[in-house]
Amino acid sequence: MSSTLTRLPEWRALVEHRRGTVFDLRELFASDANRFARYSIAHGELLLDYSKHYLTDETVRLLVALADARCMRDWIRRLMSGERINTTENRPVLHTALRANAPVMLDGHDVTQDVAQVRAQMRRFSEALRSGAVKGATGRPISDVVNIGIGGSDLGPALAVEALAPYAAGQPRVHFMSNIDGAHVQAVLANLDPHATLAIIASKTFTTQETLTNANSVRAWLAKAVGPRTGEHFAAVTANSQAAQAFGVGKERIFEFWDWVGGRYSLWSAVGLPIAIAVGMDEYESMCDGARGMDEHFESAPLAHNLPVLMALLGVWYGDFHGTATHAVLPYDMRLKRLPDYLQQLEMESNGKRVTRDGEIVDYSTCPVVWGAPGTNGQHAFFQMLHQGTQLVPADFIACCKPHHHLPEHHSILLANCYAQTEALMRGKTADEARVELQAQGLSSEELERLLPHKVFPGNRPTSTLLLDALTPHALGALIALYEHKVFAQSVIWGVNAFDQWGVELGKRLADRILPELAQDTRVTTHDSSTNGLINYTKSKW
Ligand code: G6Q
Repeated sequence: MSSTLTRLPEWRALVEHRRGTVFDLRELFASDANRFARYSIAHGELLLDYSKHYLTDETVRLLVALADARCMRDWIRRLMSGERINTTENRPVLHTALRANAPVMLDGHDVTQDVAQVRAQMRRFSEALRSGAVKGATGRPISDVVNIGIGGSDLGPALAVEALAPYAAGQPRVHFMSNIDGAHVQAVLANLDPHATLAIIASKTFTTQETLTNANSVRAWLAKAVGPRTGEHFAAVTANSQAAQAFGVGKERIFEFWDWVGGRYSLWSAVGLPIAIAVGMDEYESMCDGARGMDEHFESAPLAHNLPVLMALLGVWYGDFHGTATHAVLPYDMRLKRLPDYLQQLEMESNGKRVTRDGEIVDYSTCPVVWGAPGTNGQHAFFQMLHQGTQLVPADFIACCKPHHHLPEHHSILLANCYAQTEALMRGKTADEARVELQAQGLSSEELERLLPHKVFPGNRPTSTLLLDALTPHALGALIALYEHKVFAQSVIWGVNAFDQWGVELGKRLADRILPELAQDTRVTTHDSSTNGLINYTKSKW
C-alpha cells in the first residue's frame, strides 16, 4: 500500500507532469530569453539562480501545490512559535528564537530574555579575551583558545570561524579539536603554550565520550605546565551546568544553552562563543541578524518566491521524481571549504530518516547523500563524473561577487570557472559540435569517429547558483539559515522529524561494549566473526 504522501493527488500530478514533459535545458533557455529573470530571486545580499533546473511555470505551480497540501505555512508557524514538533524527544525546536528580536514564549516564559543574558555573558568574556585581560593560572594572557566539541558542537563554529577569518583580529587564535583520534589532540596542542591556552568544552549533554576524553587529555597537558589550577584555563558551553562544574569549570565561565536548541542548529547559542572570540561579538551578532532576515523571509514570502521552500522543492523534485541519489555542494570560495561538511550533518542527520513522524515506513526517497568540495579544486578531481558520468547529480554552486583579498585577477578566474561549469553542465556538447571541433584539428575521419563518443557531453545537468554579495558575517548568517529552513521544508514534504537523530545511538552503544574487550587479554568471541576477527587481529598487533 502506498504512503499518505504518494497517495496525494498533488504527488500524482507531479508524477504525471514528469512523465509527460521533456525537460531540455538548452531548449528551455533558447525558447525564453527571460528565463534567468523568471527563475532567480534576490533577497538581501543573496541571489538564487534556479533557472538551470528542470522546471517550467507548471512545475513550480505543482511543487508549490504539494507544499500547500503538506501544510507548509502552518508547519513554519509551528516551528517558529515553539510547538513541541520534535515529537520523539518531546521538545520544541527554537533555534530561530536565538536570533529573534521579539519575545518568543515557551511555557509562559519569554526565552529571548535568557538568550540576551547569555549573549551579554558571551560579550563580556569574548571582549576580555580579545583585550588580553583574561590570564592563565601563571599570569600569562590567553593567546590561544581551543574549542573541544564534536558534531553540532564543532561544525558550525568551525565553519564560521574559517569563513570569517578576514574579520578576525588575530588574537586570540581559535582552534578546533573534535576527533577522539589522539593524533588530532596532539596536532592541535603541538604548537600551543599551555600557560597561554584556554579550552572551551562545548557539549550540550556534557556526556559525549570524544569531547570528555579530549577535555581530560587537555587538562592533563595543562596540569603538567600550570599545576593544579587548570580550572582557570577552561570554559564550558553546555545545557548540563552541573557536570561542567563537576569537571572543574567555574560557574561564571559556564555558558548555558537549552534543550530546545538542537546540536546541529546550535551555533546561534553559546556554541557560537568561539566565533565571537575570533571575530568579535558585534560581527557574531551581525551573523545572527543575517539569519533573522532569512527567518522573516521564510515566514512571510509566498511559497513560490520563498528561497528555502524553493530549494527544498527542487531537492524533492530530483530525488523523488528523477531518481537522483546525491546532491553536491560546491562552494567557489576557499573560506567556505567546510560548508559541505556542515551541510552534510545538517541535511543528512536531520532528514536521513526512513519513517515518518507517525512511524509509517516511507515509500519514497528522503535525504540524498550530500557531498562536495570547493571549486576550482573539484574541477581537477571529480567534475569529470558530473559532466560525463552515468548519474544525474544536482548541485549548488556558491560564490561571492566580491572577495576579501586584493588579488582581483584571481577572483575573476575563480568566478569565470564557476559560471563556466554551470553553463557547461547545462549545455553540454552535442556530437555535431564535437565533430566540428575535431575536424578543425585536421583529424582523419577514422580518428575522428574513434574519439567522437568521448568528446560528447550530454549536458542537461541541473544546478542552482547562489551568489553572496560578499562573505560578510551578515551574509553567512543568511546563507546558513537558508539551508536550515530548506532542510525543515523538506522534512515537511517528507513528513519526517528533522530534529531527532536516533540513528547515531546504536554504534555508540556497541563501542561501549567493545572498549573493555580491547583491554582484556583473552580472545573475544562475543560478536559476529568479522567483528571478533578485527578486534582479535588488532590486539595481536599491540
Ligand atoms: C547534532 C547532534 C550531534 C551532537 C554531538 C555532540 O544535532 O545531536 O552532532 O551535536 O553528538 O553532542 P554534545 O554537544 O552533547 O557533546
